[in-house]
Amino acid sequence: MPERQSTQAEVPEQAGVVRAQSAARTGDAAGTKLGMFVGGLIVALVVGFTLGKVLGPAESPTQGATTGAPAASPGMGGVHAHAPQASAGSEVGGLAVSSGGYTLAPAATVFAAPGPQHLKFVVNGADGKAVTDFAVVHDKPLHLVVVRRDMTGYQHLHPTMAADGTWTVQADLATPGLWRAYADFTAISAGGTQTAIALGTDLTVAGDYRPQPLPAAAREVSADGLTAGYEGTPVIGASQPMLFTVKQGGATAALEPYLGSFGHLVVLRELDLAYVHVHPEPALVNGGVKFWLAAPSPGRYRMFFDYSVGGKVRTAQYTLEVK
Ligand SMILES: [Cu+2]
Repeated sequence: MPERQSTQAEVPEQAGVVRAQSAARTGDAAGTKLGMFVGGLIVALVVGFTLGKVLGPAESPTQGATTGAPAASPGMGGVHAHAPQASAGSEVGGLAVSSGGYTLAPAATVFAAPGPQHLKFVVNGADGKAVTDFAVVHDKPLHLVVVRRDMTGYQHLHPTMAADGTWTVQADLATPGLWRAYADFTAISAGGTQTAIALGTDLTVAGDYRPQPLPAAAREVSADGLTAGYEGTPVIGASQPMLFTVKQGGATAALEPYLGSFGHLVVLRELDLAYVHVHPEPALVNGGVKFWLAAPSPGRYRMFFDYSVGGKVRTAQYTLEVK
């Protein structure tokens, strides 16, 4: 696993709104399909399923199962809102330990002391048996995001699965307090139905919890001579482009492919830590990576942008205020 480094956003907010370059978007047919997909998600939300859109085989048997074309996979892990036409999409996930017929079952959630922990869990299907068939999305069958409830200590991990469906990964629960773990995956049922979902559980680390306040909103984060910034302003209930660019010495740094795309963005809502997992467009846009993001509500969010420059993966973190 590449070396990782997190940075805190402390730079005051700057102006700058990027316009939707809808003409440059790929695939109108895909956009229509995505619209149906997002519509389905909203219906699912109304009836109480936070996420858990079930992709029937008739929609596309390959959705979410491709390794080489990440942004063409609306079924991939979590929430997606790539197209402005799919404007009503503002779903969240990660709030429930069980949803869409799948249940996250951690082996342990209480830890006696801070430090590295061996996390172990299974994902059970509706039949109560551990799921062993997962679609590879962004090069991995399952993505595990771990963060303390005050949004510090962010980690984006990739557990490995044993034949019986048991996932294990080393996580650094470095400080006492309540942590949140999100399993972001696309499960494949025996009939071939794919379900993209993010399930979440709390983890407790005993000790003296010293919660950190959320840093002020910012559009740029600098570390190691690199400045990662974004343009775009999220709108409630409507997908907006968010273009992330990394600068080095005033020039645009070359973003390298990392897990099947040029960057990954995880967005968590303050207060309930709802998980808004967006994914990028496959091609670079003016040297940056463009995500589509629909804000589910007003409030503050923390955005975690994973990117690779010079062979090293870093995470830029930003506080975002949505009005
Ligand atoms: Cu991942």
